Amino acid sequence: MTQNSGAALIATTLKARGTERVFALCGGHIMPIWMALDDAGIEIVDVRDERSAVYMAHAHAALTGRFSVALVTAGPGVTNAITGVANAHVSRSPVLVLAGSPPRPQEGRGALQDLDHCALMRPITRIAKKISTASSLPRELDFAISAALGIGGEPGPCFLDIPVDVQRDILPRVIFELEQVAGRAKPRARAFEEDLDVAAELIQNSNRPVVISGRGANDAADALPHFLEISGAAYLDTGETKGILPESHPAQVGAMRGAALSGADLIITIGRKLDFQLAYGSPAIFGSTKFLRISDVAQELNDNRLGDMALLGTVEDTLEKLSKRLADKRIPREWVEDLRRNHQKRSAALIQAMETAPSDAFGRLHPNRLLGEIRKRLKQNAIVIADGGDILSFARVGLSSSTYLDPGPLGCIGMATPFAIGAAKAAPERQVVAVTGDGAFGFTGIEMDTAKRHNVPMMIVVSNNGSWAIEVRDQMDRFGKAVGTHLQFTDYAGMARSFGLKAWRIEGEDALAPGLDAAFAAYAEGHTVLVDVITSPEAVSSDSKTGLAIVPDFQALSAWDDAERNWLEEKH
Ligand SMILES: Cc1ncc(C[n+]2csc(CCOP(=O)(O)OP(=O)(O)O)c2C)c(N)n1
Repeated sequence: MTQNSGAALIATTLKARGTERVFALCGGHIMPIWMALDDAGIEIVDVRDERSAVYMAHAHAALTGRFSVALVTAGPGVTNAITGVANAHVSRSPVLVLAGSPPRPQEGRGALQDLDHCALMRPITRIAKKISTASSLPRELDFAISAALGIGGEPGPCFLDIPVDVQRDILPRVIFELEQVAGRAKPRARAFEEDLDVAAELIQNSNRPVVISGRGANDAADALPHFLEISGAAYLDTGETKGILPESHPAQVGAMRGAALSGADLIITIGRKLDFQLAYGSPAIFGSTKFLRISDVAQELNDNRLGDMALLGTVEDTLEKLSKRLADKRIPREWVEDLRRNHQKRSAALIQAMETAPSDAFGRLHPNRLLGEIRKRLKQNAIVIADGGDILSFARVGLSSSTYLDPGPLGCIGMATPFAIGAAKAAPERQVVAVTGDGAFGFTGIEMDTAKRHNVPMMIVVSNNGSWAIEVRDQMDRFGKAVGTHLQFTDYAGMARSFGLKAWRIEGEDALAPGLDAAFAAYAEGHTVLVDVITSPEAVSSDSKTGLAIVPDFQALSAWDDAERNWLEEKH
């Protein structure tokens, strides 16, 4: 029935571009595409909320390194998807979102689910376009895929709106004879030789260089360790790249983040924006520290603070060339070695503290105690997903893994379960463990149903402290009362069982190790598993201490905010 239709052309094109699965929620406005995808042998992972479809595609893209597709119906399907698209936009994730809309003859006449989708999507996508001619679909899809992957610009989500009658249009067979291209290869760009010379000189003249990696470093995981060794730089990861450099690398000094940032005389950003997590590169915080900025996209070179040198080019090639230039130069390393020693001391102390973190007066576990036990059971190539308030803050520091995903710079809590599904679909051979607050879990926990129906083994750990704890603390500290921030210590294990998952509720120290052992064993046997652990809402996380939750005026963290205020006062 769908042969030779616009919808079939979409399916044929996606298949030719390497798409194996699409995350989707059904509706009449996309039914031709839906059926055509199935006809073409593309798996449809049918979800329970459109936001989740986009989250899953986002995680799937992160694990495959390719673009991934979400399909949503018109009107509320598109509006539900918006949070996921906004998250992909801020994280620069190559997600292609396809939507349907009313037939062209009914457009603008009050049709069912008729909204200006593109107007809603435009500010949060690289391309938001309505397709009115079925024969143009391969070209439009290729253009959107290229833009999503960041060819010629910043990567990020793209949105195509395809009216349902366009999906039904019948086309000449010849249009289906597509060039077979598995995804689009990213064209390479090279930094200028003389700029590389200047950059190498900056590094050579520095006594305390620090490398900070971000999105754009993910493609350069092989070149990065060598560059760190040759440049003698200390290394700080960020959420965008956590795990790309093994903890054993001598440049890893994450536990000494503050000392590394304040002591640096040269900061080298690799594919990283100077956003709130890096104090916007403000002179109030970094003074006259020099900056060398490296990326394959301009947006990671020129935001907030221009570099003393900026190198626009393929990151791997740039790092290799810099390494060559520095190979026989004398590079001081004492500072980094000092940081590393202190980092190791602090990390060991943290692991020790996690093992013994005391429960509260009600016997509720300290989140670190829980994380300490999870840590012991993680495989080396585990994919860890963290979500929530306090628990995210504890997990970011307390869990290490070769792949780590979290709500990212949008701070978009509620992504854990769909991210776990997207990641597990992309990498079924790897262990996937999502640690989430009970509040965060509530947004998309229903996707346990999707995991069960699609037989996706993975593990969700709910840190159940009966509250939006990080917000409670803010309310109590600044306003002296908690309003609208308490939850119920709900039985999430019972909820999980009702969806067919294997689930355990763990209360108290004695139950922790046996409960986790049983849960990890069930997961290893191929089950989808949830562990609901009663934790203390009284444990204060570092995000709570540093002021992230209270949103200061000038900077994200209280100490930086104070520095910025003083600096502004001195200037005026
Ligand atoms: C979608 C969304 N809504 C609200 C917030 C604000 N917020 C940030 S952390 C947090 C509390 C999270 O609570 P929970 O997941 O239970 O973790 P806990 O702090 O209790 O460990 C809230 C409401 C947000 N970041 N994103």
